[in-house]
Amino acid sequence: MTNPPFLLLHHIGSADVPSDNSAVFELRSPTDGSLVGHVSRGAAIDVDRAVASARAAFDAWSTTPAPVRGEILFRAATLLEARKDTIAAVMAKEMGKRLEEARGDIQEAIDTAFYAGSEGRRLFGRTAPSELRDKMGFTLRRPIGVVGVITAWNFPVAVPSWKILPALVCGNTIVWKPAEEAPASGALFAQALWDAGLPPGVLNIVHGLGEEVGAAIVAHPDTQVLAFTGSTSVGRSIAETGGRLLKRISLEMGGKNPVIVMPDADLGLAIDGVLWGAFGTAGQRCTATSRLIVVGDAHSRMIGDLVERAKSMRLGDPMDSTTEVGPLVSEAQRARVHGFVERAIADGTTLRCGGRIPTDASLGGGWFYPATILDEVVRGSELAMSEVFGPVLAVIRADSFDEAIEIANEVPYGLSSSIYTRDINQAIRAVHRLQSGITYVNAPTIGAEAHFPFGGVKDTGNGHREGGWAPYDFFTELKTVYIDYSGALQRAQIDNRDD
Ligand code: UN1
Repeated sequence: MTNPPFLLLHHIGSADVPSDNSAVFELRSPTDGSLVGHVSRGAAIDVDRAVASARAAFDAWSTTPAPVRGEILFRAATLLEARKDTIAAVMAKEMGKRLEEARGDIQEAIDTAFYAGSEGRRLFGRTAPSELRDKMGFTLRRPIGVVGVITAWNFPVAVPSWKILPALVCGNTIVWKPAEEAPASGALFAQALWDAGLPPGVLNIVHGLGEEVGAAIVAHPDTQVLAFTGSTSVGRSIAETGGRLLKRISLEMGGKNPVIVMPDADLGLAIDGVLWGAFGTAGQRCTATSRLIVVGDAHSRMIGDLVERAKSMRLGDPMDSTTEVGPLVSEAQRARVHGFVERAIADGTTLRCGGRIPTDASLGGGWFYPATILDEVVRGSELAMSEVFGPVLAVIRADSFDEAIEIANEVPYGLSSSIYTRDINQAIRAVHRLQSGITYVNAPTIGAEAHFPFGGVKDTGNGHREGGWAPYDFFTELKTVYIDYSGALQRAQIDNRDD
């Protein structure tokens, strides 16, 4: 499957299968438009088959000891290590991520697999003393059932791993719809799990479009849990439909992540961080730095160097190691990004660099967009408030620390944030006041590590966290157990009171 053009099938039970109606869609490289493969285009009937397969596998998988489930994850991690370069090349080809970053994406899944695998030997419950004699109480964790996983294209392996691996070690079974823009690297991630010994039916894949496959997973009465990464508008509709069916739902959605630079900061360090945060992965991260809030004279002292460095960032083939910014994922995405930039310029914002669709013949018809900096962006304007998901940085000035925090917090999102300062007091104050699930001090807004909780506040999420120890609460039901070894009826709240 790794050599294009391939035909990618669904995986249901133990078999690779076409859609019931044999439909496929074309997958084209964003770098040069070449055909990467054909992908099965699933429909509700394919989801039905996959959910039935996941249900059938649930009994045996949920009763497999958790440490044994964890060992499969360890083996998958080792396979992913061995296959990292191959999967990275497929990822770079299908969705345009630079090879180095694609390897990082897979590394994040490897780290998650080792963490989740070892959780098989923890999955802690608690004990607490009973209020009665000769009686004890404790909790244990139970698997829930079939988990529907729907993921975005920008981290085709890492983000699915945050959901799938903890869900598996907890004893659930899965139906996964990888993003239609990056289905092949996702399938290779799953292949490592199947090759590591994951029993048939425990992880099923149905490829296809959100409106077709995603919607069917959400509405299916037998997917008790839904885990989603994508846009806030889709997440909201998942919550509406899934909420009516009383499903447990975890949503990771948009961001509009700010970096605050104080006048006392190490400005060289801040420039390095902003360039990586804003233009790494061509800005296509939920965590991307999309606002630079510069306080006082830090603006005049850093803007020139920042713009010069951004101008020199090399656009090119993600497979070429000298490339700094790869293509955007699709024509539609580039048109969307360019639309934000054009409207901001029309509104009187100052374009410092980028902002034009490249015409350079060497970029051969790919969906490239240059590192773009718009300065003097007005608070409350479209560019100041909306997620762009591309290599576009909005620079907003502030007169004080307090004003910078107010600007940082005035967007509907709250995933990541950052402050550059040498003043420890100010840094800690910012950590408390910034409305986001993640705050960095003297580091960019991207680069979360697999063993810490990841997620956001406000319209970015619905209160759950992935990563680290957090998802094990989400993917299990707590069972409280009381054991009375007194041999007599003991009535709580009655027999232990003399009043
Ligand atoms: C995402 O963009 O959806 O923190 C995930 C980061 C990466 C994960 C990003 N480790 O930037």
